[in-house]
Amino acid sequence: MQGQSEGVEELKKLQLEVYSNTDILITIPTKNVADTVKNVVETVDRGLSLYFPNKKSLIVIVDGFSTDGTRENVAAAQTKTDKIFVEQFFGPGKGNGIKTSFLIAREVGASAYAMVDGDLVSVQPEWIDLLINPIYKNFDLVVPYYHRAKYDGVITNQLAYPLTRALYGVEVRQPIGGEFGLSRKLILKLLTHPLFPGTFGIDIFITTVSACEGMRIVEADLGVKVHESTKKYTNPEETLVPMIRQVVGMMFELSKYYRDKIEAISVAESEPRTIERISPPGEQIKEPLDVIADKEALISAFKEKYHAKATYDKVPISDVLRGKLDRITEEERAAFRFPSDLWAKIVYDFAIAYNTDKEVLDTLSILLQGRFASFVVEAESLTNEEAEKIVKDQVQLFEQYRNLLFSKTGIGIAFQKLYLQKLEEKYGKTLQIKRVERIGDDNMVRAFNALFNKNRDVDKIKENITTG
Ligand SMILES: Nc1nc2c(ncn2[C@@H]2O[C@H](COP(=O)(O)OP(=O)(O)OP(=O)(O)O)[C@@H](O)[C@H]2O)c(=O)[nH]1
Ligand SMILES: [Mg+2]
Repeated sequence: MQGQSEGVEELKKLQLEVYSNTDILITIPTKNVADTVKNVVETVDRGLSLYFPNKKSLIVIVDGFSTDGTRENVAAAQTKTDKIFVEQFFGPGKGNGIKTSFLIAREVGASAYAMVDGDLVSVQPEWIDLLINPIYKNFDLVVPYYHRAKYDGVITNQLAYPLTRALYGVEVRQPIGGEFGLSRKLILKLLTHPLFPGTFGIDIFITTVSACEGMRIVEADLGVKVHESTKKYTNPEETLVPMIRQVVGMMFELSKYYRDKIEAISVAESEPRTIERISPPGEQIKEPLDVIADKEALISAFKEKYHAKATYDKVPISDVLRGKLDRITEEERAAFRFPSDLWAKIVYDFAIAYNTDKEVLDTLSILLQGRFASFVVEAESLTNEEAEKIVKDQVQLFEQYRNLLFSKTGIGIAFQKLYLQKLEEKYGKTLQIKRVERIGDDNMVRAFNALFNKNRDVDKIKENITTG
């Protein structure tokens, strides 16, 4: 079975026998974090000593092939708790690092597990208490809640949060927050899951699988998150875009895998499953540092990329939505708006299109940047709290349109595209996408059935296509 035999040889080499019967395992995923990692390791150690002095603990630094002295700085960290530095198994990617640490946790028998990023600057000893304590109270997943600046969390606010709530009916404000606490039960479940990602898709994978597999989830208020990776935001093509692809690709894969669960949840009729949020007893910093967003630059970059990328033919979004997008990108800058309403519909179209062509993620990542540019315009004169209302309203639209994921008759736009291809093969390249899109769902089903089932009424199909 998947996960049972994976990594066996690599685990053997680590000689983990001395760590057997570990209670708590804390993982720090690292990739070129020499500047921050020593403090993270030492803070985790302080947390373990302060809050769990009687438990047997282990700190595991899983490294994604750092080249900058991360290893040396881990070695220089002074800890009471045992620590090991492990070069991750299975190749690069945060997900592969986390999988390596799950295998170690399983091997040493850990009953409570937490992960905290190696690039953190604001990590506090209390975080270890907040992430681990609920696991001993029978929760399976602790998700972080951070007080964030309005322009922070591009993928979270525009996609991960609204889609998680609309599809799975759970109110997890930051489903891809990076820090998590996990029970052994959840780790075992994840390790045998066929979709375990090697990439940055790991965070949304953990949250979604927990929501769908009946795991008990709690949010922990960790205050503010300051981490080094935000410094890389200046070059979105190198950092943000690959991450969007990985996270969104994972979300779409999961939405296919858990389709039955999604269909079984009626979000419109019920309130979302709220999640309890725990806070530390003492003082905590709740005012995040501002994240600067350059409105003009974002709008220009979006418009330029939208027009430069000639791949829209591959993305079978409807003419109506395409027309709206064209108009948006032609508007004067001052009037620029990419409304939530349009964005929510587009996301569902892309989720369907993804099933036939994964390359649509490239285009969606451009559109996400457009939606973010618009959010910056909308939230420009608002406080962080006021901007939150835009995010919450957008969630409602994602809920409202969730049925687009399975159009009435079960035939989505991607399916129409496939259908069109088949027809074109049959009749030569004479058909226009526009024409097929004008056929209503019922005609589509009839025509499709006629073509592909035994009973082939081809003239009827032709008629439908050219007159529809
Ligand atoms: N083990 C391992 N860790 C990684 C890898 N890639 C990134 N990391 C670490 O995973 C953590 C999260 O990665 P970041 O690059 O900070 O990304 P992020 O903070 O989730 O995302 P942003 O908010 O967009 O910056 C950091 O501690 C990285 O050092 C990898 O391939 N392997
Ligand atoms: Mg980071």
